[in-house]
Amino acid sequence: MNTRSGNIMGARVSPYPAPDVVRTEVLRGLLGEPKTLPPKLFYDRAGARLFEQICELPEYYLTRTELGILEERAAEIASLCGEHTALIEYGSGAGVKVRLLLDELVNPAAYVPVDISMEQLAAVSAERARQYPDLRVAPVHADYTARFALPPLPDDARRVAFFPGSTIGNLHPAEATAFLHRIRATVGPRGALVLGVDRRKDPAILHAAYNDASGVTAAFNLNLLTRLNRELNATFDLSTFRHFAVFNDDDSRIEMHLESMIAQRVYVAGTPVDFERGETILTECSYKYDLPFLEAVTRPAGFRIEELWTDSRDWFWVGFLVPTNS
Ligand code: AVI
Repeated sequence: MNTRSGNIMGARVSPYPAPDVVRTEVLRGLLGEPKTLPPKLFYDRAGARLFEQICELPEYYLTRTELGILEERAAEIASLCGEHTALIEYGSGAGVKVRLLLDELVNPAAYVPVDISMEQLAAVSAERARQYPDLRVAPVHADYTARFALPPLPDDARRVAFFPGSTIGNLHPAEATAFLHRIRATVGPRGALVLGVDRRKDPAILHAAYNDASGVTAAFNLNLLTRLNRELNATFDLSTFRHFAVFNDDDSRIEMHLESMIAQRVYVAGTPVDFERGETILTECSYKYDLPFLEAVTRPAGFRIEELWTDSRDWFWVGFLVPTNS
């Protein structure tokens, strides 16, 4: 197991990857120009809890908005899926989103939660089996970002992938296309994808969502350094770093940074890392999509957009995508 992730109560959790893999990846990022850290490291237990709090923040509209769309459109989505669908959830959270779909699907063939956290997978599977006694629950323990084998499913079942939460936004466009391409291979030519996507919007709204007034996102970002101090023997003094998030208009993405407020040397796993005053570590990108951008990422992956549902403010999309040749 290395860079694997799962979900706890709707938040992604990455059980700790092998220390040497983390050390190599972290040092490569911190010794690079510009300095970066992999966002998957956010989700230790404290980080997962902070992310749950982020989802409840008044400024963080994403979770609520997507939920609203799913509540409104679940019946329509289920009807596009058709009868006898095998619903494959990428990163099976304990959240309510998938339940909205499962409640509406007619005679579903199976529910296939895919997750790297065995503990989480077992809990979610048991809960779904209890909630839907007639549903076949076929969990897959795997890193959903890599290739994985599906359990045997009825030949006539349509495979529909479900990837909510705008998590696609945390992948760079080429990575997102490669990931969607793997989903396309998994669902096959008759399959489909239900995808949650955050839309481009007034940067002030984005700025507020990622620089919340109560400082939860700052704590979430700084927790990365706490994790490195604990797990890689790093010497970050958190009081000398500050969080900020900024919209990069050219790349259509929110960037989260940790800025060193002083010139300093920090040791990470015994390796010196020098910071100039004002130098930052880029810790996460969260891409915000408009239609041409979404098409540019999904079309080369072999998907066409059949339907896009949005909210009353046009802030978020839930998309229904089908293989190009279907
Ligand atoms: C998980 N992901 C979709 C979140 C986002 O909005 O990009 C992660 C996050 N980062 C800061 N706030 C939330």
